[in-house]
Amino acid sequence: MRFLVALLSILPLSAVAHAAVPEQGGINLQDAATRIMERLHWFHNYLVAIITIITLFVLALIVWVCIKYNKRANPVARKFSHNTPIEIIWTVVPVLILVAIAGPSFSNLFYQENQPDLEAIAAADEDNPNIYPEAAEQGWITVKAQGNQWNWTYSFPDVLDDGGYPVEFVSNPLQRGLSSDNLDAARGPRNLAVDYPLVLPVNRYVRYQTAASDVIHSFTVPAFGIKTDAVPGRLNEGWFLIEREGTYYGQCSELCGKDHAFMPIEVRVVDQATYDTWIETLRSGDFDGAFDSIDQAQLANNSDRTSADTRLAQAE
Ligand SMILES: [Cu+2]
Repeated sequence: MRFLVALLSILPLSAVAHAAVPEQGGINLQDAATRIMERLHWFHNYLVAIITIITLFVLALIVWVCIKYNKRANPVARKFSHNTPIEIIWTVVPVLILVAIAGPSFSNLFYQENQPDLEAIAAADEDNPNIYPEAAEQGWITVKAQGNQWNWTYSFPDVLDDGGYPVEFVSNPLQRGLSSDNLDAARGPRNLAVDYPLVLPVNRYVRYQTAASDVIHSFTVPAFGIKTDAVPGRLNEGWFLIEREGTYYGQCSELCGKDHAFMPIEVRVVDQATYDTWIETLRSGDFDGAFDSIDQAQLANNSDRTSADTRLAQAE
């Protein structure tokens, strides 16, 4: 079983070369950038192993019955209606399979849904891959993602500008529609790149809150293993810690209306110093300067992003 899980987890990974971008012909989940997503990867592969074993077992039974009990091989069928051992087996075994599925499923849900106690983690000295004591010492970064028709508003409730309001900006898609439309406007993947991306620091505990201003949306970034409904009048929460710098893409995942497909989420994960500079520049009100600094920092890191000339804000 373990071997099968290992085998299945190796096979699809070869198809995923880049992090967090949907791939043409890709068959596996997007590469994991958080511990939550790593756990979901493991669970996915584990389920595929269970499904494969059950499917092969049922196929073998069907083949066996076809060969051994067809009319020629077995002209006189036996007539009986009960077999107690078999009835016990086909009651108990499915229950055991469901327990084997529910166990890791519930533990993943618990890990995902419960914001960790950072004080306890900072004090912990155990060698647990699920916790990050150094990150816990620095506390939470809180970001709110509000879904609108058809874009996202990001705000940092803990970071106030000179007027005393939280730092806030709107993130619009750079391109809408078919591959033949607006080719020049697309700096990143089609229908995924945005003008003002959400910027977050690497290796920090991030708490996200999500709500909506109009209809139900869903804040989803596959590489982070998060998908949380953004509901008007209600604040839903979750958390993650991103372990790798880079650009990550997600989309609204609730069928929210006619431009549902065009409210992408772009997250740039940068080092702490770049993030600090960015948010300080945002606080001062210089939005273009802030996002230019991110572009330059990522260009220096061999990012595939080009200039910021095509930003909607600058075009307007
Ligand atoms: Cu939406």
